[in-house]
Amino acid sequence: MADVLLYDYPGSICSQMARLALAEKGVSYTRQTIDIMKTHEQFEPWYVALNAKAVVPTLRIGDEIITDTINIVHRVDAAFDGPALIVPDAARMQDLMARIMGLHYGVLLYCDGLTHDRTSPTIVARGELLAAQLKQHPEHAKLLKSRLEGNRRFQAILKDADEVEAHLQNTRDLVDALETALAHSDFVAGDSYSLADCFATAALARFHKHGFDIWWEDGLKPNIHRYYMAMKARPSWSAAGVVEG
Ligand SMILES: N[C@@H](CCC(=O)N[C@@H](CS)C(=O)NCC(=O)O)C(=O)O
Repeated sequence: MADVLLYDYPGSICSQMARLALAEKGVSYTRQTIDIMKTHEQFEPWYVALNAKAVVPTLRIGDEIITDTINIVHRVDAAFDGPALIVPDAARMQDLMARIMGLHYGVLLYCDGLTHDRTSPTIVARGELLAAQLKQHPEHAKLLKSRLEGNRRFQAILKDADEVEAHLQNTRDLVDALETALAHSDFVAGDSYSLADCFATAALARFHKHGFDIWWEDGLKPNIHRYYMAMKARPSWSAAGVVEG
């Protein structure tokens, strides 16, 4: 079997989803950390050559390079032995994965640390950093300009309390949908563990990390509470290094 290498970052939610899929399939692989926070290794030319969007994770299977978390987990499921991680209702699974992936995790992370004029110092600093990267890597001007534009859009969202609330509501709606899905099943997209559970587990751990477990604890959403405990008890939780705190 070809060597398997995951370029990732420990706390990245997408990396955790990929690691959960690898763990559930029982794949033996090596990890290479790409420091997306301090040294911003994602913008190094060698990494951009692998992942044109300069994000983690990236999976290498032999000479094959796979990017985009949804592609990665599907490829993991198809390429390796182990339990199938696709449920019969693949459309439902796929919808749920897209919905989980589509949430604005940055809003959840930064909406609480705003200054009196609704500015996030971290996001301002990130804009400065991206501008510095643009000077340092003119060869990636298109990528970095689009990241700068994304950063400006993000700052505008944070400034607008209604928009922040709309993103929080999207997230609460997803939590409601999971609670309903889990009323008659132990898994979010069917009767067995699937790729959607990799996504839901990493997302719930992220909500928990930001204190949003108040949405389901204290008997508010008993199905999610039971599910989250069950996901934490699976060997894949620790094997994948899911970050909850
Ligand atoms: N659509 C991409 C999104 C990946 C993504 O946004 N990764 C984040 C970490 S979860 C990242 O690498 N951020 C680094 C940056 O924004 O510079 C995927 O599914 O792989």
